[in-house]
Amino acid sequence: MTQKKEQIYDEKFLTDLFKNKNMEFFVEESMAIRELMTYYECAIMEVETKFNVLNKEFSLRHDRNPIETIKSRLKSVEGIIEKTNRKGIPFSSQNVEKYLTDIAGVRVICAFPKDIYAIRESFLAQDDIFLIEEKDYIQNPKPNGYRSLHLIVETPIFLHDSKKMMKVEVQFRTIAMDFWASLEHRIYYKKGKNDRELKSELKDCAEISANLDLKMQGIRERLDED
Ligand code: 0O2
Repeated sequence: MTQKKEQIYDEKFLTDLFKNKNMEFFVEESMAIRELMTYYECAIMEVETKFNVLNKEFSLRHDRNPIETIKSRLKSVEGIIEKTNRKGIPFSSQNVEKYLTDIAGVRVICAFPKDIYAIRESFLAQDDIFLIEEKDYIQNPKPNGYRSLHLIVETPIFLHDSKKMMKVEVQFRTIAMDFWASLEHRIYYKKGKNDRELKSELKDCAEISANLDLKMQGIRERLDED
């Protein structure tokens, strides 16, 4: 992380970033970015509310909550600059809105794998949620063992005089998937290491946690039958 920041504030990087730009550009862009970030924050609130409602309603019908936790995050401006730079996108509020899809992120942690797909279905059935992209790393885990269901959706936010469509990345995980991904993120992901033994051990842990998920789900289903 420190390494990333040094890279962002590198003098040459900043010179290139704002090459041929005047003071007016700085002022206008910083205001536009601040406005955009507020809209993403609103979109996060809208999506979080939808999941809270689904959770409440599901618990009425099934007597248990399928969602354990909802965690949300707004990508930092440093993170946005780093990503536009990495993807070779010229930095501007317009490009950020057009090309980056993960500025608003909502992570939904479910109890069991089947709950993920039940909640996904109800969420996508809502008439103000538009699916842009879906990556199912549960059915097709990443080679390192990463499991999660990713959706990029578009949803409206209602402003004082208009409606604005905003993109939100939703990641669904079980508690076990989140446990693995959170630790792997902290100790390995994007650290630039390529240690075969460590990679294989992390992958083993991912398999163990996937088996645990299925076993726990099986137990719950047997209890439901009883
Ligand atoms: P952070 O720090 O969590 O915000 P891109 O988004 O373009 O870089 P891609 O392939 O389009 O990459 O996105 P993908 O595969 O949908 O993954 C995006 C996010 O999923 C990541 O965000 C992570 O949060 C998570 N993720 C993906 N792969 C892994 C993995 O191997 N390990 C862990 N722990 N998390 C993963 P960021 O912005 O990369 O990181």
